[in-house]
Amino acid sequence: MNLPGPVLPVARTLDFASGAMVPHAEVVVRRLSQMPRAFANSEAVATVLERGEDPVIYRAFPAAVPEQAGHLAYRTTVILPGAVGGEYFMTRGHHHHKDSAELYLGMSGRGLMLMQDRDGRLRVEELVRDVTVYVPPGWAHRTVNTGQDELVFLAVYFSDAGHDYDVIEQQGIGVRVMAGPDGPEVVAADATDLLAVKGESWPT
Ligand code: S6P
Ligand code: ZN
Repeated sequence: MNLPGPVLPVARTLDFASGAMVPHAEVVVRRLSQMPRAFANSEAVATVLERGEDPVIYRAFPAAVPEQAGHLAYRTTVILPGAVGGEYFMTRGHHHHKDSAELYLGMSGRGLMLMQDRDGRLRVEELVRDVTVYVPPGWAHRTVNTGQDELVFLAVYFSDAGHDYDVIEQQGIGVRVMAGPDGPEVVAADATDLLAVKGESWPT
C-alpha cells in the first residue's frame, strides 16, 4: 500500500467481536485455493476443491498506512473456524523481508501462534482475547484457529518490513496443529523440536 506521506493523525475503531476496523483499506480475503500447500493433507485439499468448494480461510482489514520507514502498519485478521484433513484453518505464514518485530493482540476466539526463527527454533503461544504475543525480529509466524468461533486478532508491524511468503510456503513451519479427539494437538516434525516448543526456559 504505497500511499504518499506524510499522513495526519487518525483514529480507527476496532470491533473486537467481528474484527472490523473503521476506516480500513481494501479487505484481504484468503481462500483455500490460494494456499493449497499450507495444509499437510494435499488429497483432502484437492477433494474440497474438486467438490467446487473454495472456503474462505481468513480475511484481514488493513489500516491504510504508507509503506515507509518510521510508520507502523496494523491490521486485524479474522480466521474462520474449520479444518482441512484434520488440520485447523490457519494463515499462510511469513517472514518479514526486513527482520523486525511485530506485536499481536488477541481480540476474540481461541488460537495458537506458531513461530520459527531462521535457525529452526520453534515456539508456540496461545492467542486469546487480551493476550499480546511479541514476535521478535527473524521469527516467521503463522496463526491457527483452534476454536469453534472466528479467531480475531490485531497485528502491528513496521510498515516497510515487507512480507516474504516463499520460505514458509516451500518449507512450512516445523509444527502443525491437528484436531484430535480431546482437542487441538500440536504435532512437531521431530521430538527434539517438540521439546523446544514445550520448554519452560523462555525469558519473560
Ligand atoms: C502482518 C501480520 C498479520 C498477517 C495476517 C495474515 O505482518 O503478521 O496481519 O498478515 O494475519 O497472515 P499472512 O501470513 O497471510 O500474512
Ligand atoms: Zn507478520
